[in-house]
Amino acid sequence: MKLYHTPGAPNPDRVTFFLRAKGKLDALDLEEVSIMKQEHKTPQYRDVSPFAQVPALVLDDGTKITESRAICTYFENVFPDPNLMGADAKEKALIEMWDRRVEMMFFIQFATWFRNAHEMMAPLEVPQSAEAAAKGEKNAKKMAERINAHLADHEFLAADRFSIADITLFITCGFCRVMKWAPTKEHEHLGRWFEAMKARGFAG
Ligand SMILES: N[C@@H](CCC(=O)N[C@@H](CS)C(=O)NCC(=O)O)C(=O)O
Repeated sequence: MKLYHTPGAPNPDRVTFFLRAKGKLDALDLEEVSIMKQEHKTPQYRDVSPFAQVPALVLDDGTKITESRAICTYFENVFPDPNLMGADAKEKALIEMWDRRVEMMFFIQFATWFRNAHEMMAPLEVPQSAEAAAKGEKNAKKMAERINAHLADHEFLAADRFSIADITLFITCGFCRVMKWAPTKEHEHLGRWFEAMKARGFAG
């Protein structure tokens, strides 16, 4: 199995942090792809990932899997311990609920802000839109407040135990640095949760 990834980029980090939390990062052949050098846009890489995005997983039989969540689902089934996506119907639903909320209402909103506002993204987001940036910023900040309120009386984001939802939130909070925004400093409960997640060591 070969995993194409970009250390420091949030979607690839979601997968490598997930694998490290399972103790299985060393089980894979890893290949780095530089987004800033636009290596993900070469014909060779498009053959692996037709939408020219990282991460991408190629199985030993040649099957190509993209989408960070789908790659994590594959690894959850191949490496079931520790369970990170739910052990029964209720846990699976609660973990997926929070994971999707974080991805759609926080991560993607923040990414919309970043991609449309940061000069580093100008070559990749053509054309940038100030209106889209403002909307993404507003939505991301609203969701950070909501998550902070939830964490006031929860140790973990979903199902009262560590899960992929925590990993997705962790990479999102780290990603916020690129806009010089620190929701984990701004929000007390999010900050306490973030320090506890760092101490688990899955981010390397
Ligand atoms: N929904 C995809 C998104 C993948 C994605 O957008 N990856 C970013 C890196 S974090 C990328 O490849 N960006 C390249 C570009 O925008 O040209 C996933 O979850 O894997």
